[in-house]
Amino acid sequence: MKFTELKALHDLPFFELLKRARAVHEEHWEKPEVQLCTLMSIKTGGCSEDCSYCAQSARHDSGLEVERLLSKEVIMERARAARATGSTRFCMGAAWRGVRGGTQRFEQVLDIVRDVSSLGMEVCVTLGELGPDEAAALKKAGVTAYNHNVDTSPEHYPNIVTTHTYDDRLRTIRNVQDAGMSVCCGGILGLGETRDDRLRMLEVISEFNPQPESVPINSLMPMPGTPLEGSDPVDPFDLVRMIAIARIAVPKAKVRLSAGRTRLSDETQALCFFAGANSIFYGDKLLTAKNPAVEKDRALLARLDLETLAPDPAMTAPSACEERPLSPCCE
Ligand code: SAM
Ligand code: DTB
Ligand code: SF4
Repeated sequence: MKFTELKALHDLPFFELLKRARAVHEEHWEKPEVQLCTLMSIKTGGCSEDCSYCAQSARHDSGLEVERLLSKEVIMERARAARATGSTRFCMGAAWRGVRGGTQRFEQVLDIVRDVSSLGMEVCVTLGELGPDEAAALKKAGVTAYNHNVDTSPEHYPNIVTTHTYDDRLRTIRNVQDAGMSVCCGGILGLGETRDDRLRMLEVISEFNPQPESVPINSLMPMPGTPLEGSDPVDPFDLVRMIAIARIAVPKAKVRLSAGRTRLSDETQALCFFAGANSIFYGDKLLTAKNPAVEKDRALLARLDLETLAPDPAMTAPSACEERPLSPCCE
């Protein structure tokens, strides 16, 4: 969807926007279901990149203890526990700029993916930059979806990250699509961006061909020691607006209400679900930051009569629209 169309949606009166988003949601998602995803940081901290929101960058003094890649046994234990609490997607994150085929750590990741994928949940990984061969190997090992966020608009990105470019991010996303994995791609609100930056980000994401399978909308968790630690919180109604616009712009995607839920009221979360959010991170911890307790989330979903979405581990990635060129395309 183009910027001008997104802007027109944003300019609608709040309840009119909600009404339209709800109609699109009901057309594409018949049942009142929410996907529960568990996140696990399998390699924490010490990252070479300078993303100014991230506690895991070695360039910020966040006080985070740097860990090596966790063993398969520890990861499998957590994955089984996630499944036992009702999670249907297991997402593993690593604080790396990227991965390269032939290295020991990449082989270790493939081995972990093969075992986790035997548990019947959807498997998602987020390991940074990927080339075409690495993407193909991850797909073969059993990855359902690859998370790689654009985070903000192309214009604002250089104010947030200087060690890699927006085009680097787009290239990885193209490689993921070419390998036949589903793309999970979203961003963060609260990075000092303008309203237009937010809409530009949604323009980029919704113009992907094929469109992403899921779109995480994070609100900045201001992490101590990072350049953005003193950032202002996102206005809850602006968050709801962005969820609603994402729902309209990427109708078939799971729109994931991601980081930042500890700072949202139950009522704001309910509005987000009404506006089209149908996935959350579930479990007391995100990667390094806090998330609401499992019992609290269970109670909220029950109070809102929301059910949980069944896993689809054999999911085929969304197919491209043949009338438009494949995108993103960066060369
Ligand atoms: N290193 C990989 C990468 O950058 O793609 C994977 C891990 S990285 C932590 C995954 C995503 O988490 C980032 O793209 C960003 O959107 C999100 N994230 C990181 N720190 C955050 C924070 N403090 N608040 C909200 N979202 C955050
Ligand atoms: C995404 O969009 N959000 C998740 C997941 N993808 C990897 C990560 C949120 C991280 C929040 C900050 C932290 O836990 O350090
Ligand atoms: Fe590293 Fe990813 Fe954090 Fe950036 S967001 S510092 S690439 S872990």
